[in-house]
Amino acid sequence: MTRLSRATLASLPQAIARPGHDPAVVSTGIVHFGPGAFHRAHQAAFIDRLLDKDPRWGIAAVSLRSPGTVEALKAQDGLYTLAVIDRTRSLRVIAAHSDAIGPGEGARLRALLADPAVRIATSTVTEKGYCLGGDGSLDLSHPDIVHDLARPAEPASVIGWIVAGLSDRRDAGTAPFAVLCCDNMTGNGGKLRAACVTLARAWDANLASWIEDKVAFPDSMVDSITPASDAAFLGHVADQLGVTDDAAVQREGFTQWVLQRFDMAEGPDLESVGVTLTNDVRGYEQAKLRILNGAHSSLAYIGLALGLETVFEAMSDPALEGFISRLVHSDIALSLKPVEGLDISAYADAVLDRFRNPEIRHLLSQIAWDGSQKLPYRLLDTIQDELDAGRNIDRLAVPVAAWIAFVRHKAQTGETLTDPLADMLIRAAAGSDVATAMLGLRQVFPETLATDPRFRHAVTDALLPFLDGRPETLLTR
Ligand code: CS2
Repeated sequence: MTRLSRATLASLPQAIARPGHDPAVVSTGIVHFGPGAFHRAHQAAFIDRLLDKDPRWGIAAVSLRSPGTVEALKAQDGLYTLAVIDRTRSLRVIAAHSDAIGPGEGARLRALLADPAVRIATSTVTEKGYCLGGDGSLDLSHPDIVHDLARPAEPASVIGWIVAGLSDRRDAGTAPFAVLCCDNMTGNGGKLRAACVTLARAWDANLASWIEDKVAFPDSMVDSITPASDAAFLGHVADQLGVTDDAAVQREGFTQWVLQRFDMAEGPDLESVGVTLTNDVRGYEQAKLRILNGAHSSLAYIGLALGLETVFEAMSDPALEGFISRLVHSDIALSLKPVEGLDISAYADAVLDRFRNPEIRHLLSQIAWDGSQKLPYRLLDTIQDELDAGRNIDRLAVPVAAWIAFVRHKAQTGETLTDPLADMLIRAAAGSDVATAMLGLRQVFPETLATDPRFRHAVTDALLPFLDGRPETLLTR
């Protein structure tokens, strides 16, 4: 079968929505690191609409490690299909990518980052892609950072590339690009700024000050449930299109991008395509991370222990659904400060309702990846706040125990654990006193929390039923 491309675009069936602009006239204004499914389903869909009005903001998709997506985009002239799978379904061809850069194309990337037409760098490299330690600051012992410190001219990490790009612009007298982190971390822009400044300082103190003074790193909240594209989905898209599309993505109908306002003369009019610009993104960010992602990770680890496979199945289990609902409304919601314009309880209900979307097959095993990176933002911050407020954390301890039991299970069965700290986690979970060993991992559990007897006791207590194979007894909490 032929591939989706500019040449085959005109022959697609009428029901497939096409780009509202001519992809041939788009120029690159954004360099994006990490063109995974989430980026293609979320940010690129907003930019695709923007390009209908303003062709300066085409995206150059950069993948530093895996060539797959970049090759697919190159073979398809940057085009791919976005399937919105909800109570109503739609297929739309996205033409937001004006360039694609894969591993081994460093010289081209360097040139692009120096180009004055590029005004924004964005990233979705997942939590682990930022090389941060357990305290959220740059981990100078991370192998990629060790590499970048020794060889600044050929960076390995996203942080290294951003700093190298900014350094070239400063040297050339070009205004810096703004850096937009689009990953699920509390204070994501601030964390990325601090990481870049730390690396820059090791290279050149003046560069570090220039970055601190001149570069915008707005915080953001990004949200849209995007299950991975599996073979069945790609086959379905090919059937609908009549051509193959190796870069097709699927997501739910809901999509949201809240961005801290930042100054940029003649910048993109993101508000006109549905991006919310606000002076206080923190509240939204925290509500989303704690409610949606916190509930997601809880469903994943508890659901897997119950033998369930998808978010929909987990939400269809009355005991688990009831537990998650209480966790969200009676624990997580209490930890949040009021957010102007956001009704937390209604927001929580809307999130839980999205999880009940029967059309989406969102695998719990996908959400369970990288727990060591996700747990701190999604659950541990909440638990610390609840302890500080003197409230009970018996329910909140259950998903933490479920994660420990999940790692323990992997250690015992030898199944692959997908996590950047996998080796360390497996070693800790294999021993006899698993709770102590796991809570001793400072990369995951901060000292204050891990040494709080209330937390240790609650997690140890919730772990027993998981290890004894009767996790359902915890769901009455
Ligand atoms: C999920 C997120 O895989 C995961 O860990 O919790 O990808 C989630 O679907 C998105 O953040 C929704 O916006």
